[in-house]
Amino acid sequence: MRNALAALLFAALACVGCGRASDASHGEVWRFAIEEIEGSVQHAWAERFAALFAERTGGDVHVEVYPYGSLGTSAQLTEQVQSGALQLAFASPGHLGSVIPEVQVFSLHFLLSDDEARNQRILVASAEEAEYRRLLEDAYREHRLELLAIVPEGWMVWTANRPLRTLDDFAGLKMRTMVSPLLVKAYAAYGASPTPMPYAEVYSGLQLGMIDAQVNPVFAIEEMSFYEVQDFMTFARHAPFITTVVASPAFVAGLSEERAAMLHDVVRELGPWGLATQQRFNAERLKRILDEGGTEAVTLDASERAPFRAASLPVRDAYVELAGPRGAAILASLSEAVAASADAGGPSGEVAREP
Ligand code: 6CS
Repeated sequence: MRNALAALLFAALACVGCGRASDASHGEVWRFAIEEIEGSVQHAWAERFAALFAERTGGDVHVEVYPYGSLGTSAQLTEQVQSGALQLAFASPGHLGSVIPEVQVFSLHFLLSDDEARNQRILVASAEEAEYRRLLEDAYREHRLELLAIVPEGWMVWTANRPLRTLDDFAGLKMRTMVSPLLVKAYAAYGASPTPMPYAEVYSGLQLGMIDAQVNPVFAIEEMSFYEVQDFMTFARHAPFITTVVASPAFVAGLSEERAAMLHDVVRELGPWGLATQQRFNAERLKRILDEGGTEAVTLDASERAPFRAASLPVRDAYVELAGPRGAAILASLSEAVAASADAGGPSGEVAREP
């Protein structure tokens, strides 16, 4: 993995145009860039998307998946979709929030439920009818992006060389965050020294002591080898890692009615599949990390989570300042969806098996 990390240093940034777009033997080629390496949740999602399109178009659509490192940082992938050089990409709010302030609603802590299946219903299964989703789609469009899907990838987990049970444990902690401004405020609210940096620099940042801690879902902690240089993983269920799939508006506008409907159907089907897949990946990788030894898992209980929740609440005002009136409406709508999901009771979320 360390070799793979070295390869992530964007040696091939200029690769757009060197794919198979012009290779007629593959029919139509859609370029889909992901922000994670091969074997990740985003990789599985994109490969499944590619397989479904290949199957349903009889091979006429070939989705070419570009893992992280081949085309650039998250910010560069977004620019390539905006310019139409890429048809599709993952764009995580933790980075995209620098471009679209409103999407930072997904970087707020303790806003969603601590029940993953309920969050799935709020963010994925019932999202199509939700006001917050429509407002986000408008915001994306104003930045030359089509929002195709919201994809949760599992709980964010804090890693450090000490357990992070209390706000005191965060005092002065150099916590790496993704680059959007709200994340800096989120960790400053806990007393940490937030240090934004791109994904590819996190391992060396930890190794060299430029940062003390970082936060990511378990599958990423494993595949990026962060656990090798961190002694503790603290599970606070403060927020899931949420990403989005974006498309070039010109690409979407150019789809036939049939292909547009297929795109909609495929994305819908990938909702429950995505939940089952990320849960399996995160469970398997947690076991792998713990079996290897050297890294301890700590889970905060309700009384330990409470002071973090209280410290996080003023960050919602900071979000509204950054994201303006539409941000306020998004926050209100998402909060309503969370409350309604509690009232709904019953079986939580739409959960499906992987095929
Ligand atoms: O921490 C990050 O920057 C990245 N983490 C994940 C799990 N996916 C993409 C993102 O860029």
